[in-house]
Amino acid sequence: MEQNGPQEPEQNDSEERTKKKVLMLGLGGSGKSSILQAIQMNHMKVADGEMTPEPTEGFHSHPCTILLSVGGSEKMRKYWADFIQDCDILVYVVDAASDGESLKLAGEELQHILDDPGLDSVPLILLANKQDLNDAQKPHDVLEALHLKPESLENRLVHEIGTEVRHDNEAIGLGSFETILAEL
Ligand SMILES: Nc1nc2c(ncn2[C@@H]2O[C@H](COP(=O)(O)OP(=O)(O)O)[C@@H](O)[C@H]2O)c(=O)[nH]1
Ligand SMILES: [Mg+2]
Repeated sequence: MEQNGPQEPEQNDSEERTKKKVLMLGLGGSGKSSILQAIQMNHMKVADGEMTPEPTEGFHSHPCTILLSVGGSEKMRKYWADFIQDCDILVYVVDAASDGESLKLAGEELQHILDDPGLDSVPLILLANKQDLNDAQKPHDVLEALHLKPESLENRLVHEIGTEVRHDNEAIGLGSFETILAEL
């Protein structure tokens, strides 16, 4: 019998749970939607939940990975913690060319999320995006500029990757990102 529930991917719940759940966060304007779009063009289906705090609302799936992105506006950041349950990998996108204040805010918001016991030992992939811009900092310098507590990084795998997504959807660094995603 057909159900009148919301239209969701065909998989049932148990199939969903065998997949890796990847959560992508980052301040508004860091480049999440651009990265998702570029990845999507490359074959991986993704969900950009920019406008809604409903996690199931934009879930799409890849054979082994569900990549969900949540909006990064001040309003949406209040919901970030709601999405971390069962998260297998956390991806954090930072505008590597942003000013000190924005990097500080990006760091505070990430620290807040990493403090959640639900994310203990969950791998972190930092995407230092907008590497094409002149004042972009290198991935490792971006990580330092976030001033995360050392203990938040000690017990988890941390990868930093420089990325750039051009207007013509040409992207750099996303191949490495997808490789790491597949390996974790
Ligand atoms: N120069 C440059 N601009 C980027 C890059 N990635 C995203 N942008 C631009 O930054 C703005 C915000 O990107 P968007 O993907 O909407 O960010 P989101 O709010 O995190 O989803 C848009 O104007 C993008 O075109 C990049 O790697 N380099
Ligand atoms: Mg977006």
